[in-house]
Amino acid sequence: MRRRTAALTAGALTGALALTGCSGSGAGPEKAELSVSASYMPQPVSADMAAGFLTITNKGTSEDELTSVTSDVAGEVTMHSTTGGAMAEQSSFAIPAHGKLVFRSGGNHLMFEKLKHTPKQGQTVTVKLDFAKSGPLTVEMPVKSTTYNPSTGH
Ligand SMILES: [Cu+2]
Repeated sequence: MRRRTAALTAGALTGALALTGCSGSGAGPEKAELSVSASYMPQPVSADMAAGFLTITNKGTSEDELTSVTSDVAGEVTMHSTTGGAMAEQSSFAIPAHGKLVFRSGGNHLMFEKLKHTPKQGQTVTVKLDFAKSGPLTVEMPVKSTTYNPSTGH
């Protein structure tokens, strides 16, 4: 009797999810669908450290996590959050389903450390993003002016 009730409840839940889901047929497994936009690196003022910003959009039905970042120009790339003006290194950042992970000036940011050379405005740097579930993404990140503001475009 108890078992039958549980089965009915599970069936009802599946029905509710199918009604509210927006993944089309709903036949496939839930997964993240990641894309990167608005990436840039302000030309660094320091010879051995640079910042980087980007937005990761998840159009999928499952959350994912950014777990590491590497680049051809840096010995190490670390991920930082900024809360109340204090920055803290993080080992991962969640990317919610149907959501975004935003790295922007004054907020979450990437730090390129142990630079092999100093990126200059007009160049691009190659950045590889690794995720908990999805395959890696490679981004050609443009180097902008030191004072670049993405909302004005210069
Ligand atoms: Cu930082």
